[in-house]
Formats: sequence, C-alpha cells, structure tokens
Amino acid sequence: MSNEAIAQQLEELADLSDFIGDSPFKSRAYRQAARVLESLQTPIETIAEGGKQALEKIPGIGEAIAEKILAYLQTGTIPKREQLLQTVPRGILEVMAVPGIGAKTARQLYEQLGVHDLESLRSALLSGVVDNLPNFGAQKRERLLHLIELKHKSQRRTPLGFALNRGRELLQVIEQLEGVERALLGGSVRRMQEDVGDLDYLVASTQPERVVQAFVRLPVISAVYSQGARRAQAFLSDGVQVDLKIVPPAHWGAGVNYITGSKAHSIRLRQRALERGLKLNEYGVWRGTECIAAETEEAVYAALGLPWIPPPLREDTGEIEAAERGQLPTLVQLSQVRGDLQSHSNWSDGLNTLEELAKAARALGYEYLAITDHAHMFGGDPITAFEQRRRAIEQLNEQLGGRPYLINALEVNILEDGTLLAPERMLRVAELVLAGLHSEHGQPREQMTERLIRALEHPAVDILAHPTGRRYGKRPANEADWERVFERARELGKAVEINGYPTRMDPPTPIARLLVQCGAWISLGTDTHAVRDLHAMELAVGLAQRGWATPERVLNTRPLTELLNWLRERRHR
Ligand code: DGT
Ligand code: CA
Ligand code: CA
Ligand code: ZN
Repeated sequence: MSNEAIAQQLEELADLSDFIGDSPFKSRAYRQAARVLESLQTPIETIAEGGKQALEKIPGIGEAIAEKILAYLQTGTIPKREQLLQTVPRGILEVMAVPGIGAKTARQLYEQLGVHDLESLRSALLSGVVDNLPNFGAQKRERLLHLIELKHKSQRRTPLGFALNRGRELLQVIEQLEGVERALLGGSVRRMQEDVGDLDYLVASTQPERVVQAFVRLPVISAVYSQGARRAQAFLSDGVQVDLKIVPPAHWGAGVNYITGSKAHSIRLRQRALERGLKLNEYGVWRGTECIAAETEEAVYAALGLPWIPPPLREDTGEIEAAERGQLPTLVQLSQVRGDLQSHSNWSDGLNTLEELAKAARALGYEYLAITDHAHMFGGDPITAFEQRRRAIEQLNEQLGGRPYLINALEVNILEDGTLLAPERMLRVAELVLAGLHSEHGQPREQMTERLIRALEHPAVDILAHPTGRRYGKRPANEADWERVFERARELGKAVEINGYPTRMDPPTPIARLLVQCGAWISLGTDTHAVRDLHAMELAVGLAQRGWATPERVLNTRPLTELLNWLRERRHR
C-alpha cells in the first residue's frame, strides 16, 4: 500500500463527492490531502502507527481524513468511497479521470446519455450524440475524442523490439530536460518482457514540478492524461502510454526498484521488508521514520538481506528464493555472444547480399554468422543455386579472412508429418541446418509433439528454430509437450533456438524457462532478413535471460572452432 495508492483513492473520493453534489469543501479537502500524500516520502503506515493524532500533525490532513486513512490501512479501502460506489456506477471513476470532464459534465453525460464508463463515453463521442448536450461544443467533443482514442489504443501491447527503440529515443529526450539529473526506462521494458503495455520512466531531480512541466510540453507528447507534483501520464501520437515518476536524487535506487517491478516481485519485497520490521516504498527501505537504504538498488536489496536481482528475473517465479540461497543464475550477456545463428540473404527472402550481411556482422564484432536461407526458396534448380551460394560463401570467407566466418547453413520447413522440405543432398552439404515450422500450425498437442520430435531426429538437423511458431498479431504459440520435445533435443545433443526477431520472440518466457531447465543446447538467433535486424540479438539475449539461461549451454557463446566441432560431432553420429 503506497502513499500514492491512498492519494488516488482520495482523488476518487473527491470525484465521487462532486458527482453526487456533496459539499465542495469536502472534495477540496480530499484533493489537498491527496497532493500531500503524493509528496510524502515516509510510508504513511509508519506515521499511522502514532495513531490519529500523529496523522493530524501532517499539514493538510484533518481529523476526518485521518480517520479515512486509518480505515484504509486496516481494510484496504476508504469506507465512504465504497458507500458512494453503491449508488454510482464504478465506471464513473474512469470517466471523471478524463482531463476536462468535471462533475457537471459527467453527470450530464450519465443522466442524459447513460455514459457510465470509458467505452460508453467513446461510443457517445463517436456517434456525436454528445452534441445534444448543452455546453458541449464541437471543439470539446474533438478534444475528448482525441484523448479517448489514444487511451483506447494504449490498451494494445507493443512488441519489446519496437517499444525498446521508441523508449530509448524518448529517454534521450527526457535526459536533456532542465532539472533532470538521471533518467531510466523501467517497467516491463527493463525486464525485457516480450511485449509491453506502456513506457515507464524514472527521473531523479530536485525540481520535480519543473520536470513535469517540461515533460508534458514535449512535442512528442500528443496528449496529457494526468499530472501531479512528481508524476505525469501522457500518450505519444500512436497511443503508446508514457508514465513519468520523479524522485529526489538520494532516493534513486529505491525509485528504480519500484519503477522496474514487476508488481508481483515488488509485493514480495514489501512483504519481506515487513517480516524484518521494515517498510519498503518508492523512496526507500524504512525503519520507523528513518530511511536506511535508498540510493542504489543494491543497497535496497541488501537492506532486505538479498543480493541485487537482475531485472529479467523479477517476476516472482522463484528469483527471491534463489537470491536468498545465493543461487541466482549468472545470466548470459549480450557481450558473450560470438555470432548469430539465423540470418537470411537475398539468396532466399532476405534483402541483403552475403557481403552486406558479413560486413554488418563484422561491425558487431562477430566471429561467425550462419546464413540460413530457406531451402525451398532457392530459385531455378535449387541444388545448383545452393551450390552457387556455397561457392559465393567460400569466396567471401577467403576474401574477408574468415572475419566473420560465414556458415553455409539452411533453414528447412518441417512438413505436416515431421519430414523436411529439402532435398537430402542439400541437407548433407550444409554445415548447419535449422528446422522450423512455417505451415500447418495449430495441430493437436500430441501430433505437434511427434512432428517436432521427428524433425529433431532427422540426422541432418542441428537446431529447432522458433519452436512455438508464434507471431505477434498473427498467431498464438503452437501447443506441444515442450518438456518431451526439449528432452529429446538434449538426448540427441541438438539445440533449440531462442528467436529474437521482434514479432517472434519465440519461445515465450515460460517455455524458454522449461528449455533452460531441461538442459538442451540453446541457439540464439535473430532471424535477420535485413542487416538492421542483426540488432535483435539483444532481444534474444533478453528472452534467454528471462528463461534464466547461463552462458554454458548457449551455443553461440562458444568460439568458432568449438562450434564447428559441435557441428561435426553430430554429423558423424
Ligand atoms: P506493462 O506496462 O503492462 O507491460 O507492465 P509493467 O510491469 O511495466 O507495469 P506498469 O506499467 O503497470 O507499472 C510499471 C512499474 O511500476 C511496475 O512494474 C511496478 C510499478 N507499479 C505500478 N503500479 C504499482 C502498484 O500499484 N504497486 C507497486 N508496488 N508497484 C507498482
Ligand atoms: Ca509499463
Ligand atoms: Ca505504467
Ligand atoms: Zn525467411
């Protein structure tokens, strides 16, 4: 229960009082108290330990509000708010939270048009029935419609690969704002979650209001949804939601920990603090009114008796227990990746030549790059074309001195029955073969399991590519008995891919975790179809980290000679 959460309940109580036409003095007092709480660093629970009198000593908090806070701390809600919600539809709260909709407008909308939540507000604005209301001009309708459409769009989730780029651009802009000492992009993006709801920024500043003012005026901000003394919520023009939160520089670490989440992880940390007679909030770890850790995340975790936990693990899926036992995994890092094991050139459906790919891989410092053109996309006589590509690769390897070494590889489709769509001769000549699903998705689980296992068992296959076949906005993950599939890969000494292509990110976190637990080799691939896609290795690594992967079983942390040995070993089996 954060100070901010109570502040929000008080705001809502003020809205509800206004809506039913209660005394404006009351709602003004609630709003004032909310602002005070928003800026209060000490956990309100700590102050409440001194009883009602202690709360009343806070400027802006009188007896009636002190009682409400105490009730909230005991029951998790303010009774008066609950009581009003018996007579007013709950959705009125979100209607009144729309900037520009006060009590009068909300009441008109409700009584005359039945607007009782954001969806019905959206319909009323779209259909134009609002024009019948007094004092509801076209300008007001357009302004609200713009806002509501952005809010509506913001419900969609964005693939990490896109959000990360947008988020970093905006981070640079925020860092330049007057009064900003430090800034960080937190939330699900920092945890490298495969898709993200919105962008969450933390800023360290001694002038929070100045930062909020500058932030809401940024040209990239299309609409501001709400703003407070140390926070703001706004939308970019395509409806991506941006949350900003500001803490004093000395409280940076606690703020970072808070903004990074996940909520489930934060809840566990708060519980842990309580068990130790401490409190954790966005400003620090507190013993009574004394803040004992705040400046760095390490200090916050240390105060709770834990080592620092890498953000991709912060999902309350065992990381706190592992940290407690000193058994956190040493996660694979991007800097350890020596090459990319999935890329497509213009010999199949890629945009770039072998040379362009090779040079881009060299610029990334790679030792090797697997050119995994689709076996069924070689034009003319496929065997001849494949042979031509082999020679082109050999020439380039000579020309570039093997930096990076281009691996003469293939990606082959797994057919409905688990056989491969490629001539045996191509499969024999290729140095490395990926097998992947590209058609007949959505088979029953048992059939899919057999199909994938059969493909893995083909002697030429080295790596099972993008195992679940999911694509954002296109199709969900296929179902299969993943433990069985991965176990078979492990027995055969083969690898399963973690694919970082922005719209794939395959397998999703829980299945990536199973893969790591099973102990099969893991291959990181970007599925590059244009040189810029090579940067998606960062996403593949992030997903591997979310699966708790350590470098030992990640194939492409191996030097080239070891990788080639690995390939030859299985060829000779
Ligand atoms: P998303 O945006 O749905 O992809 O997921 P997150 O994890 O970014 O969630 P979001 O944006 O709602 O919140 C960002 C961070 O702020 C979250 O990871 C933890 C923190 N946070 C937000 N609301 C609460 C809350 O009610 N309690 C606590 N403890 N932390 C919160
Ligand atoms: Ca977020
Ligand atoms: Ca957020
Ligand atoms: Zn392709």
